[in-house]
Amino acid sequence: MASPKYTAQQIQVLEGLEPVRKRPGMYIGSTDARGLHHLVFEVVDNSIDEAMAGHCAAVTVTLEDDGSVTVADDGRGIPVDMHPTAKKSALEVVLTTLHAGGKFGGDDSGYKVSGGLHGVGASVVNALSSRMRAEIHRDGNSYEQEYKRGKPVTVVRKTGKSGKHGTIINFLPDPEIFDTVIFSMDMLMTRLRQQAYLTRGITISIVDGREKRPEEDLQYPRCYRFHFEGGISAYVQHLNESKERIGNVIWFEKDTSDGFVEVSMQYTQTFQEHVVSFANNIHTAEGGHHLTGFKAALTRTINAYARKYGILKEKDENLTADDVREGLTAIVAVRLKEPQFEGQTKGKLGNAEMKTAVETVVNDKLSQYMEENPSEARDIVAKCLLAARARLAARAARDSVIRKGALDGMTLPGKLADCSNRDPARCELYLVEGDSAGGSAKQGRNREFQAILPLKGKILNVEQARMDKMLANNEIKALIIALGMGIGDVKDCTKLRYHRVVIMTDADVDGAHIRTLILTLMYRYFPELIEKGFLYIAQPPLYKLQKDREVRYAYTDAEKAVVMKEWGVKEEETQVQADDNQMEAGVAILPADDALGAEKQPPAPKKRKINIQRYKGLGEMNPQQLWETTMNPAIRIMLRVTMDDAERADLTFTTLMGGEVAPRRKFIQTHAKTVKNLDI
Ligand code: 0RA
Repeated sequence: MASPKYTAQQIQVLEGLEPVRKRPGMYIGSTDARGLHHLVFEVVDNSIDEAMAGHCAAVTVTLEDDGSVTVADDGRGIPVDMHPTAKKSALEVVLTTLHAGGKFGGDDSGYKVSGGLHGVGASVVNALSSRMRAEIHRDGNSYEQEYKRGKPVTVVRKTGKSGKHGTIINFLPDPEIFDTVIFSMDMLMTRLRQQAYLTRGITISIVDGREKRPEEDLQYPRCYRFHFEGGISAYVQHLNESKERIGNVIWFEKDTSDGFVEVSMQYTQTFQEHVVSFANNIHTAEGGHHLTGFKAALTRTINAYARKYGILKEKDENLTADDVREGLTAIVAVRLKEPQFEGQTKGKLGNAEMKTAVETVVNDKLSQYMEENPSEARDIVAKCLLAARARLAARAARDSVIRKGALDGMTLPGKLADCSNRDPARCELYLVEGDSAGGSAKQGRNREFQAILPLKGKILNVEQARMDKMLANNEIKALIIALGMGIGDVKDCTKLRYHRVVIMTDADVDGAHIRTLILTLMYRYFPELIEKGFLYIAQPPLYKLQKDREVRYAYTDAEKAVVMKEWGVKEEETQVQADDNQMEAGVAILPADDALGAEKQPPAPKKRKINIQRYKGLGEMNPQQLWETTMNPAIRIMLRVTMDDAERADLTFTTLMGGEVAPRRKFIQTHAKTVKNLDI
């Protein structure tokens, strides 16, 4: 590809970085873990820009042992020559000036992608890092410059000769800015894998070089490499891995005058749709015109095909947009010159011309595909017809349930111990595993604002059930009625009766299963609950520690270790065995009169009274303990469930709950070793 020569002049100069440190949230969304990881994505996005312009093949992200991150690419390298107006090197301009970048210049070959959420660049990362170092390989030389909190502390120095080309950025996130500066492999991988899918052919590697890794990262190998020759087709294949598929992955792309359109799609025998859209590699979570165009074309094309071949008779109604998306997995990716991101979270593509662009391409290419692959086409139409029939059946079933007044919350389920307060913002609903723990929770709770709904055994697996079957299940019906907002197209979120819904299950395998089932149900049917941050997972303590009369609870092994240390017990002396949840910590205390006769037996070490109990189930706690450790808002710990990893959750849910057995076995085999608190 012919590359236009970049020079320093093409890099625009805008403003300094002070505002970034003053209001970081404006530039990276937040200063929590999400914002922290956003720093990495900002830098990686720049490298991906280079790749899309055809100049970069590989990006490596390394989590260094000192807490910093290195992003290295083999692109052209940020220019280092003198910027004519700014009177400093282009590198310094790029890294110390808001919105500076080279891609607005004369290079028409690539669309500007970098910026992620807020369209900012590496300079923002610099501003929010206590230190940063840029190393450039370019024009036969290597260069470097260092910065502190966004300000250069050295000039751009030539460090030697180099036969390579590329950019290496190392930065240490500023603890003054971020609530946490600990990276999670999990969060990095999800997003970087996605970027690799969207940039066909690029290689993105992640290396975890930290000596001490966070506990939840221990399950991951230290090195990952994402490279997908298949691009978004491989993405759809990955998403459908554990689902029963209908036909092949359909893929097409077209460069139009309004922008570049690429689609990959495949139907499955599931009931959920999974259509994900992107504009310039940025996930458009709220959709937009490109998605609207896709949906319109899909409905039109499938109906037209079904009519043309007499699968839909004259008297039949058209398939609805919902019918043709049931069980569909699709990626809709567009690239355009001036993307407009709108909506609350800037996740909606506002360029109206993209509706027609996508619609035209999909109408053309999809109908062509169906004509050329008639047997696949018929299977797809059959699936859509099934969805239409199920929709009518489900509606009839639901209508009858509603007619009986069973869902409107007027008649609350008998098992629900409701709270007295009626202000949803204050009220909490605990979903408790089993009747016995439910009993303790009912006695231990604050009945003013805490409601308890005990759920018996395994609730229905909603992944495999349709709405009509679900509504026939008493446990699920009780839960839906307790929530008060209905379900499906009669759902009214303003009627939600509790703004905290807390899943409280045992810390064993059964508990994890029930938790997954409830999460599946929520994810599928009440995603707004998760989006609004109303869904939580209770964290009962893992251990009760007792020394004489003093009782302490530990929620993690680390906490237990701290208490043990405080009490002067060595860690090795308290190793918990999986089949032994009670133990005594032995601290040998030799009797004062040591000088006893040699013929005597050595004295048995006197044990100090330290008792460690590992809780296996909520049932082992009495109501008072349950309140003190898990339900009292003043001291309890709860995990908020986020949509962040919805995609991963979806994969886990379908793997664990879906119809296909082989992937489930594989999942359990590969994760069995990492299941915590395995109750054998
Ligand atoms: C400005 C201009 C050019 C490249 C880049 C910036 C650039 C930035 C980053 C950030 C990370 N990796 C990067 N790679 C390149 C064009 C340079 C030219 O024309 O030679």
